Amino acid sequence: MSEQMQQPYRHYIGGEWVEGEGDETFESSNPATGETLGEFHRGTEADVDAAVAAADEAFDEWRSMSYIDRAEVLWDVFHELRERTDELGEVVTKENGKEISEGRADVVEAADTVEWAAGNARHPHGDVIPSEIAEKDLYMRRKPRGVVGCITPWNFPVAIPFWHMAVTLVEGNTVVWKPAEQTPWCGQIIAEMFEDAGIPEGVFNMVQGFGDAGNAIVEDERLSAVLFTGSAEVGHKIAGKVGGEPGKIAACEMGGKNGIIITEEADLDIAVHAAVMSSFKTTGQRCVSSERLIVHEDVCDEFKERFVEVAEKVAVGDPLDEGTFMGPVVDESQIEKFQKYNDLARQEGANVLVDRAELDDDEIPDGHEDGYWVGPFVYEIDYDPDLRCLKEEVFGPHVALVEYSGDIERAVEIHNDTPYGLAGAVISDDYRQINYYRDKAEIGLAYANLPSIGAEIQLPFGGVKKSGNGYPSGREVIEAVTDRTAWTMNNAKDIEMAQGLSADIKTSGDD
Ligand code: UN1
Repeated sequence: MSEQMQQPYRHYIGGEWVEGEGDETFESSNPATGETLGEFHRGTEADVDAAVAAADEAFDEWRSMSYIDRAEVLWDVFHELRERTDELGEVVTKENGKEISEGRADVVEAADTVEWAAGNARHPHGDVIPSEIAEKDLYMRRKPRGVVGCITPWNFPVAIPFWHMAVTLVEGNTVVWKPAEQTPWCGQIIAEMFEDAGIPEGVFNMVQGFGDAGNAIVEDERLSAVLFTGSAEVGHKIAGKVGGEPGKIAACEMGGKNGIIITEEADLDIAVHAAVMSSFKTTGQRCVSSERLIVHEDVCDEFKERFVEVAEKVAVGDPLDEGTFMGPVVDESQIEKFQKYNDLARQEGANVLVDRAELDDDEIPDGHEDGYWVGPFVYEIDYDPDLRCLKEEVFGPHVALVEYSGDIERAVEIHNDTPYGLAGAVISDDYRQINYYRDKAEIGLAYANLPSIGAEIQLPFGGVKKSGNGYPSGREVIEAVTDRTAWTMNNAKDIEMAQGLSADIKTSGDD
């Protein structure tokens, strides 16, 4: 281990591992055991300033390289991610608490993203458009915007950073990245991968730390765009600040209060499976997790019985154990929020169907007593537009079952009655119901006969309403990190031929 890799781990700025200007450090810990995983320097405004300066300086040379050469660096990272999937997947699980197959899937998703972004370097990157005038060529060319700030969450600590950074770098921008303070170890490994891949100094910079460092990124005048995935509270501030500045772009994705509609035409095997995956995978801590199941009265009793049966038994436990379905939540604040919303649902009239919110001692694996354990909390409640428990995001295994009667129009009305609009699903064998949902559900990611989770990089990933503006991820990230030049060129040899140049120029004194 080189000196640079000794703890406390450092920031990566301008191609160097640096301690930074502050004297504070912070620790990362395993949410399943409470064990400390590593100590990290805590970034300050001065560190962000140095990182942005390095990124700014590196921009001109990086943007002048070919797409293919820039993508070469990313291909090296791709191979590392593929070769080290098991090892890195275990780090994800230890730091974030998601069960091990999901830890590995986080890394697989990152590799898929890098493969897609680097592969794009050999694809057309603009448009050739016919002109009204035969001698004119019209092109749309993309060019990088400059220094891009990336602020990423803990729930996909490997995949989401690559959603932000892979396309951004291939397009010729430079990056200042702050990983989530809960998952700095994943950040450290990703930075090492970029260094090993030989990324030119200053092109990729990482500052570890908390919201104050994130804020310094957002406030920095030299940034041309900020990509953010995380809470609505922070995202709206960023969108307001950066998005309000001329010439700057904030692309933010900020969670949801996602729902699944199960119609009278639903295959209930699919419905139960989709609902369990959507509500309990990642212990409900995906921005695309579903917290509302909107079920037609004709099938509600049967669905409820079957869903409750699984929720009672779903395996909560050591996330490194292959038999676990749900690991712990990431930290104490997640438990507090979960309990707060469970209490709120009770106050608002919930009939609780499954209450494993606080696990019994014998359900907690040996040696894991200090972990942040919760289990499913499932309730039924009569729909009322004033209920907060049906509108506010919990980010945990908190699930409301709402019965509806009538047609798909009524179900979609209930589904759309939240300030958010990220993801959702409809379970039905009737294509008219499915198409109605596709067209009228106010969401960015819509699924039919599937869970509300599981998006792939080839599609845009983002929402509407309070869930976000712009796309910090998925295919569409390219729109946030590139400017467009509308290029017009005259090919006519002489001025008579060149329409657009040929208007008579009248001068005073002319007849
Ligand atoms: C998130 O929920 O924060 O669609 C990201 C999915 C994953 C990514 C989720 N590909 O479930």
